[in-house]
Amino acid sequence: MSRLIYVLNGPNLNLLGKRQPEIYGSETLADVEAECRRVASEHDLEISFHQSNREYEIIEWIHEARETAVGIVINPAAFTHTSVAILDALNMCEFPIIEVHISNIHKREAFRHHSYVSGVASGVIAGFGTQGYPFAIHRLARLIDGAAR
Ligand code: CA2
Repeated sequence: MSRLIYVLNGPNLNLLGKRQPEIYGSETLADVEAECRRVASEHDLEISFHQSNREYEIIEWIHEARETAVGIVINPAAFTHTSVAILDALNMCEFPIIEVHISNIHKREAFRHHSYVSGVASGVIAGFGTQGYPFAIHRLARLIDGAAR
């Protein structure tokens, strides 16, 4: 059985660690990827890690994951608040999905308070900085291994 998980990142997250460190911290997306790989290996999980500024590319990866993977961690970034298309793609997945936000979206502007993705996610992590990603992978591993309540 597959032990592959996808970690997907939406628009502008390629700038992580390079702009607005007061909101998003100083770690780069490469640092996040390295930490995700380290934690995933503790659970014997493989990672397919991606970032895109294009909605369709994220949808394509979700379709790919649907065929090959056992879970998704996704930070849809601004698409969180706008994308019915990403919600529809995630709705077609039969495995656990964890939504991650680096910042606490509920403490920010009102337009960030609603997420299209949360309704399909097994769990949502927000406001823990980039630490949210390893937390999400630990949780996903429990859900995949059927140990979670
Ligand atoms: O807090 C999060 O992780 C967000 O998903 C980040 C999105 C934002 O639109 C969501 O409301 C919350 C923005 C990602 C932009 O990333 C940047 C990183 C560094 C510098 C500038 C932007």
